[in-house]
Amino acid sequence: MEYKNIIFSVEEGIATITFNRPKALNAMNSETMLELKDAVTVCKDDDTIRVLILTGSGEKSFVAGADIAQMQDMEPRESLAFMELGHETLRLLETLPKPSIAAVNGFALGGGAEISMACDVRFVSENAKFGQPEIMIGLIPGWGGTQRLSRLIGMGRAKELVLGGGQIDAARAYEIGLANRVYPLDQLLEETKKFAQKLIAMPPFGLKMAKHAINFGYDLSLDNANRLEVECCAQCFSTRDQKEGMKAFLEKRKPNYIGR
Ligand code: DAK
Repeated sequence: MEYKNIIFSVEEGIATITFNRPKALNAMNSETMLELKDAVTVCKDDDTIRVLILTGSGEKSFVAGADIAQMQDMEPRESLAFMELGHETLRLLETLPKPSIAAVNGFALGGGAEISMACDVRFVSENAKFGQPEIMIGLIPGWGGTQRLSRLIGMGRAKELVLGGGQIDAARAYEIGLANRVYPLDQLLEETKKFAQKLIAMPPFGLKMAKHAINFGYDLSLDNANRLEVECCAQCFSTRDQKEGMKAFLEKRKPNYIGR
């Protein structure tokens, strides 16, 4: 697929999707969401891609939400299709069998916050701003904001943001666990890539199983979730990387993982 609203690049196992609609602060219209879905699918299917980074172009915005100009005159059926496309895409991102990192370089509002929450971790710049301002324009979050936000930061804090429509800065996002790390803007991508490189050095199947256990265990009873963990952990013993990891530990050397 040819991309017009995102820039997709792959370098040394790290794929980067950069939202690139500067005239609308990288707001997501349906075309951009389709491009995101396509690029995430490429990341899923390409074994040479080991980690995905999502960020925004420019110095001001990650994604300033769904595109209000496009949504303004939508009929209910169109809005349903737009919402479903967003949900499908973000679920694909969330369950990607490899790690994803949102490098939030400014506004992450509405749909932008929702995209970042479908990533495994959020590294953010000092100028980042999070919020679910949909209520201010007569809506509620439509791409998982009412659900993923409360799971990440707790129901009371999520309600404050969703009902009040306000924005929080990077320091507050860090304080409540929405941001994993905060960096000066000019160091954000470099620090994000350092973490991505650290992940590339890990055994890929282990990463996949760890994500799987956390994602799919979250809504289960503790007993069932722990059982899922057992199954996922046991599967790691089918890999050569598990043998190599333990052998390397006992031989006091760095492991050389081969991804099998
Ligand atoms: N959509 C379209 N254009 C946007 C935009 C957005 N979300 N955000 C910014 N822009 C455009 C502005 O209109 C402006 O365009 P021009 O006037 O230059 O043509 C340009 O980007 C620069 O924005 P500003 O001039 O406003 O820049 P400022 O620095 O003064 O302010 C801001 C930055 C981010 C605080 C402000 O632009 C702002 O408040 N933007 C809107 C943020 C927002 O409300 N985001 C949430 C959108 S709602 C659903 C599906 C999805 C969703 C819900 C339902 N269904 C289908 C049912 C999700 C909804 C949302 O995400």
